[in-house]
Amino acid sequence: MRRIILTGLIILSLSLIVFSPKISAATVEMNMVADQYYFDPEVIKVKSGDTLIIHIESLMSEMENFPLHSIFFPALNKRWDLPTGKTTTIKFKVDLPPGEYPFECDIYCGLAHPDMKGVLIVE
Ligand SMILES: [Cu+2]
Repeated sequence: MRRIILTGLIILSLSLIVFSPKISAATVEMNMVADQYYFDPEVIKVKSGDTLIIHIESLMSEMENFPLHSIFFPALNKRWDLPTGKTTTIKFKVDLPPGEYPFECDIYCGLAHPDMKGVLIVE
């Protein structure tokens, strides 16, 4: 009887090891628009450890010759220039604990430039 119980426990343990769900990081890919004076979407949700790929179309509007926006993630110390009239693809691993992390345009692009921001929500 003990042997049967022991064998059952061993089989149960092995099946738990083999079939337990693995929590693995994913790649999250999305499109975004950057313009005076917003990012759309302005909220990005990912899981900690995910790799995030964003194709950002930087629009040319209002000031037609305005050459540049940017996207800056202070918590990651990462930034990219976003030349207007072009789509820039950015990619990085979200090495942050769960929380809310602001991002912004860090190039002065007009009067409402301080409004050009968003938030990265890490779950
Ligand atoms: Cu700006």
